Amino acid sequence: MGSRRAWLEHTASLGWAALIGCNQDEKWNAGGHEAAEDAAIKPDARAPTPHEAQGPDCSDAAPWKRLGAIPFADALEVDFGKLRGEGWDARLYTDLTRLSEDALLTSNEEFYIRTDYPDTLEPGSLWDLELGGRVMSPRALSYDWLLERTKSQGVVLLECAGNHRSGGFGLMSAARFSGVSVEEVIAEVNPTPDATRLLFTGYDMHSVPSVGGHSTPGASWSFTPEELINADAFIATGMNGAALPLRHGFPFRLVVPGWYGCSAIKWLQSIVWERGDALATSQMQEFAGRTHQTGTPARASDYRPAVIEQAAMPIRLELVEDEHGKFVHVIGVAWGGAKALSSLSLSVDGGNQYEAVALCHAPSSDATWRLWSYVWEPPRNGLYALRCRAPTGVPMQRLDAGRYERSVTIDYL
Ligand SMILES: Nc1nc2c(c(=O)[nH]1)N[C@H]1C(S)=C(S)[C@@H](COP(=O)(O)O)O[C@H]1N2
Ligand SMILES: [Mo]
Repeated sequence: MGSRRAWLEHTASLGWAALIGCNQDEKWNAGGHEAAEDAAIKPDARAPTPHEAQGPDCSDAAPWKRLGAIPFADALEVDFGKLRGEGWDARLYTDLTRLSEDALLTSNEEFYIRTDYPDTLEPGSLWDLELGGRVMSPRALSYDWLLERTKSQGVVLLECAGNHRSGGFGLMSAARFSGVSVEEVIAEVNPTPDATRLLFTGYDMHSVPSVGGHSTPGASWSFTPEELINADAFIATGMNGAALPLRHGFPFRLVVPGWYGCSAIKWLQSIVWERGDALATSQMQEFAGRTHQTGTPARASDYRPAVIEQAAMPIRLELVEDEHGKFVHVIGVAWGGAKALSSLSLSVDGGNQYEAVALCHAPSSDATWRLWSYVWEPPRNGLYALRCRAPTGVPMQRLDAGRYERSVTIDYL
């Protein structure tokens, strides 16, 4: 353990361990009392450089030799970054195994796709965003109106509520968006007193039907204004410094940070004020189960916010070696949740016993993912089931259900 310990002491002297609490991992602390010592280390008064702010095992400078990747036993062959299927069934999966502290943004080319640019639209079509319904006088906002008011909206992660194992969980990506806050946009009209909900509708006509009726036509979601304002929802016009790509909703889309992708209406056409007893849309019904509703409520007001609860999973396993032998470096990602994560634990036995992992550098916003790292010394060869858990009390239905559990066969011992 000598060199692993030495590395901890080195980074601790830079103030890193105390900054992000990496010393929770007992493998970095041969004796219990040393953990207490590490905890007492005060961060430097000066701000850490980005490099220093990374964990010992989050950076590339860790004191061990990489021998190679250990594949997940549950991973199917996924053609990451390639668009497959048509219309509503079009999918492009992001390769999460390539995430690193230096690469936490997904490029526009690799950002996941769920539903292609509608083939019934002339590519690049522009239209006005209609603001109407129960309002005193409706308005239409031009693309230029939105561009003039566009501001940076920070890094936001989107995850499809149907994100699945056979796609390497690659229906999830994070990009830097720009756009106009929903609060500013809806202030352009005055709702009538009986209007309490906002219905966002996007263009959704494809000439090719979804295979097996997998996706139903109609892309709209109904929210309360409070839900949108609390989530800092915005109308995106730009993504990673470029205009919103066609497939991601050009000319504009809704983005609701912290909510599942199904609410992030692409090719947005209208925002309509409606009454509190408005019915749920076909899109809300289609995604009721995947957004953890109770049954399929008929009224929009009976839907709980389609938020992403705390989630986490391993994304990459590396076989590494130092002078004491071989071991496994587990790199994972954590996302979702209403609050910044205080700690995270990993089980390698399907959820019986957990140990704390080291959370890497805190993300630029709560709306995106964060890496974590764990040094694992499997006692023997065999099949292991890796799953994560947040502290008790944090809502994490999908973690509780083992949705993001990954399995791996260890055979190097
Ligand atoms: N108009 C329209 N908007 C839509 C959809 C759609 O089919 N049509 N799919 C939704 C779903 S289910 C997801 S997960 C996100 C995917 O956004 P992306 O393809 O830009 O990643 O868009 C949402 N917005
Ligand atoms: Mo989705």
